[in-house]
Amino acid sequence: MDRTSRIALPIAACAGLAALALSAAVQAQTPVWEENFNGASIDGNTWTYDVGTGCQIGICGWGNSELQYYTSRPENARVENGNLVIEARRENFEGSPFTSARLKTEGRVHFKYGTLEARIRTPQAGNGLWPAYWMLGAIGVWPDRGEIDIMEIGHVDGIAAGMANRRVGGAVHWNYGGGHASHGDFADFPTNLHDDYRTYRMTWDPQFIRVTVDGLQYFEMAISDIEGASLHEFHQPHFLLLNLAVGGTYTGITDPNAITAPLPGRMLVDWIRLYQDHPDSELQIGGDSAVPAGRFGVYSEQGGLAGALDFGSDADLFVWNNLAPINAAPFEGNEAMAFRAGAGQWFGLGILTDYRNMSAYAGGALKFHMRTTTSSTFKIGINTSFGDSWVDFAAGGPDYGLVRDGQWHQVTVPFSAFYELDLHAVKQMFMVVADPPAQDVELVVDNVYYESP
Ligand SMILES: [Ca+2]
Ligand SMILES: [Ca+2]
Repeated sequence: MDRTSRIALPIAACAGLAALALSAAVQAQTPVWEENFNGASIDGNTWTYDVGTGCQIGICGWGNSELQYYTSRPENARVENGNLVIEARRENFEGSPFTSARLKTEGRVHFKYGTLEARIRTPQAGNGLWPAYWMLGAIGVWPDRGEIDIMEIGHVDGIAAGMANRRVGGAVHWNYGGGHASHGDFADFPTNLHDDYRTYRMTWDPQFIRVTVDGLQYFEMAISDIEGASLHEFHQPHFLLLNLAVGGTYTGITDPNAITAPLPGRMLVDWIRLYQDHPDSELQIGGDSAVPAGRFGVYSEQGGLAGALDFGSDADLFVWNNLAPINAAPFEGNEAMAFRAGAGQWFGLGILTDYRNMSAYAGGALKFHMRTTTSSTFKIGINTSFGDSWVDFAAGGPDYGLVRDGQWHQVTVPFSAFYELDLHAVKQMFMVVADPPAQDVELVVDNVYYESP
């Protein structure tokens, strides 16, 4: 799903056309991992989002000319009646004609080998919706990381064959001699896939990856014949993805007006269960450990912190533009960020660290002390895996406690005031940026910390 080219290499060991599978042995085991979507909301310890159009990471349309903007809003992704609901909508949003969502377990749930079952009700796909349930390798860069497309519906060939709502495909992508290789198969289900929930079962062991829907096998790939480094991709941990794309090369539709599938379209996921019995199986849950709740010092010398950045070791303060240091007394301790920005040029700074899991701070706030007299507009930001998110400080707007009188004031910005913040993966913990001010600006900032609820 990551790129447009789909090179079908002849794989001698492939079974070829899909065939009815022999009934699989009944699984009497206990799942080693399961997600039942029984909570009130999507569990951030298991799921995170890909947000936007992909342009922010250099693959506009997510590499497939997809038409939607992915958000983490409940309009597009939520838990309802024990199901994960991913909803594609026709609405103009940030320059895109549709919205939808793409969830993944990256950094949270990774596994190698096992039987993965999921009960999913896909939306009516034809024409133009592209529900997908798939995996990406947790190690390396695509295609060398590997990709396993467990279920995809809505392919252009299925549309051409009048099978848009019955054809389901599986595929794998890997690195072959420095290029991208793939192998895909499909089957036509006896009835419309969207008429009911279907159970998708992937069995993945050191020899084969196979996928069935309600017992009908539609994909098989032999992965045991590793020549050189090829196919190593399928012997490494992967993470899960679920998304509902609108248009794109898979569907052959890139004109918003040609999307005729009923909208909003919803993909419902009742549960996902992983069973493992192979001795070489792996399961990694939790990813990076979360920073404990309390107060986390971003740029603070106060006592009693749950943790703090260590400048010079695991954090750096970067002046991006037009900020000259000035002498100013700190609010606390020995140091403060004190700068003058000259008129007529944009200014900015950021505090960069390794990704921190600040999920325990959800519902809390960014706090800092600031001293300034400027009437200019500036922005305070945080960068997470979703990208930059900014809160405006404009004269006459919300001040979050800031008074521009040259005295110290504590500023409290609830994390909820930031748009699209992934507190599970924070990269720039504090940023300041502004358009060119009309006059010189002096800013002194100190005692920056995150506070949990
Ligand atoms: Ca459920
Ligand atoms: Ca200080």
